[in-house]
Parts: sequence; structure tokens; C-alpha cells
Amino acid sequence: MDWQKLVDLLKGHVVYLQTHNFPDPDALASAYGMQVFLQAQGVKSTICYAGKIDKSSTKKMLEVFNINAVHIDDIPNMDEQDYIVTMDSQKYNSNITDFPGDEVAAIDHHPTMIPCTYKYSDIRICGSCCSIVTDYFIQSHTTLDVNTATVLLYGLKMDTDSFNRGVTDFDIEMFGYLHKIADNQKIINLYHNNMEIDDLHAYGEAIRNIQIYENVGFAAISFDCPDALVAMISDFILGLDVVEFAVVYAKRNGGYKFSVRNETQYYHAGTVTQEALKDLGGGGGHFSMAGGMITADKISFLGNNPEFAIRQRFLDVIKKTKAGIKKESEK
Ligand SMILES: [Mn+2]
Repeated sequence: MDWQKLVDLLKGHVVYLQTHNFPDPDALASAYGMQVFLQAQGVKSTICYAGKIDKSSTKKMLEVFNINAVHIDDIPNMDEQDYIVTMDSQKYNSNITDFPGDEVAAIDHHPTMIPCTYKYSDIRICGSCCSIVTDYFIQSHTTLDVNTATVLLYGLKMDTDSFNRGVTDFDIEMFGYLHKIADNQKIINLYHNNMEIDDLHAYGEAIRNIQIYENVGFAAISFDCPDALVAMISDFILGLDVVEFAVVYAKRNGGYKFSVRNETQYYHAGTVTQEALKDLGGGGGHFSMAGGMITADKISFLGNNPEFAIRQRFLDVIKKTKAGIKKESEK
């Protein structure tokens, strides 16, 4: 990372910080942190997104921390000369809409799915995009105020499921820095009031429908629910003692939206999901967490029992992975 290079690139331009669609706390918090950082270097920017902020706890976070994120519909005058920095996401990802501006930079903590050349990129595999943004304050010796530190710490905590998921030494180092400045009581309050009544219906349905095959748990939700909720239920299923690999999916636009979690040492959630959903819509992600979708036009490929077909596809890939590991160890 070269913070000065990013500042020099953006200076004098109209700058948008674009999160992925349906932004989660990490996306919004890291975009906010970047906005404050850039402001301190004399660069004004606007946080923007497509889709919607679908969890009321995320909306509450914006309120509590006074974050202004603007929906693309409310930015009718964005043009091709404007600069975009993608936050917590990368150009060409399926979860980010292509806006009129020029994607000159990307700040992200996810693996690259489709490579893209930027004028500046800072893609580091770690637990949260907020960790990367925190590093900009440290490296540039920019003062971090209480509100910004609290936002960044909240994003880091949420995206790593309280430091249990995908967390790296770097995240812990950034946590150590933020922790000294942040308002920790504010974080605890927000964190403990995350559950909404609608969430309970989805949990209820997942509990009724869970199916377990050895250490793999599947749960289907028959109604559309926000991405963040599908992910929460996937974490919840993984909490069962016998489940080490969780696949949760919900109806979405005539297809399905997936959230996958892995706590084994031998499967890769991203690779398994990518393979299992190949030709159906697609998927991918990290070692421990992944997402994916089956689009409406591909549903017919699943035959007359889609849920059976979905389980079969995942279990087949997992079986193949297992066989591969065996061969590897026989060498
Ligand atoms: Mn993130």
C-alpha cells in the first residue's frame, strides 16, 4: 500500500467510494473510514451503493455514526470522468453494479475473481476491509477520531464474526490500534441489538428444514431474505457441534441465494461453492466463507427436486475433494 499514491491519484477529481450492492457493515464502515482519511488529505468523496441497505441494524449503524451513504438513484449526475474507488469489492464482481464513473482504484480484502487493471489497488486477504483502511491512518500518521475508530472497529468485529472468522495477524494488529481509541461501549450496544423479528422467522424455518450428511449441514429458506440474514443463518448452522460445513440458501428472484461456511482444515468454501454452482449462476469466496447464486433461468437444470439436486451437487464436490486429500496423503 502506498497511501500517498492513492491521494495523488484522486486529488482534483470528483471521487466516489462505491461499496458492493446491498452493503454490509464492513463495506459501509470501511468506505466511511476511507472518506475521513481522504478528507484529512484534502480529498472530498461521496459514499455510494446500488441495491439497498436491507438490515435495520445496518441502517441504525449509519444513524449512530452519522454516515452518509447515497443510493446511485440519487446521483443522477455521475459521469465517465468521475473517479470511483471500489470498497470491500472489486470491479466485475457479480455483486457490484457498473456505475458511469471510472473505477480507478480498489480497496478490498476478498480474493480476486475476475482480474482488472486499476491505477491503484490495495487488495489484501484478511478478515475485514476496515483493517486495511485502518492501516492508511497508521501509515500516514493521520489522526483517528473516536467516531471513526469506533466505526472501523465495529466493521472489523462484524465481518470477522467477533474475530472468529477469516481473522489474520494483521486484523489483530489493527484491532489493537483501534481498541485504544474506540468507544467500546457503543460497539457492545450495537452488537447486542442486531437481531430483528423477521430474522426469527428465517431462523425458525432453517431449524425445521436442516438436513445433515456426516459433517455437512444444509438448510433451505423458502422465502426471500436479505443476504446478511442468509449469512447469519449459515453461521448459526455451523454452530451445531456435528456441522463443520454449512450450506444455506434462500429463494431469490425465482432462483436461490447461497451462503456457505467451512470450519474444516481440508475443504475450501469458495472452491467448493464455485464448483457446485458451476453453470447455474456461480459462486466463490474465501476458505471459510463463500456466497453464490442459482439464477432463475437455470432452475430447470435441477430437475423436479431442486433441493435434492443442490445437496447432491455440494456433496459430490466435497466427496471429490475428500478423495483428492486421500490420494495426496498416500503419496
Ligand atoms: Mn468485508
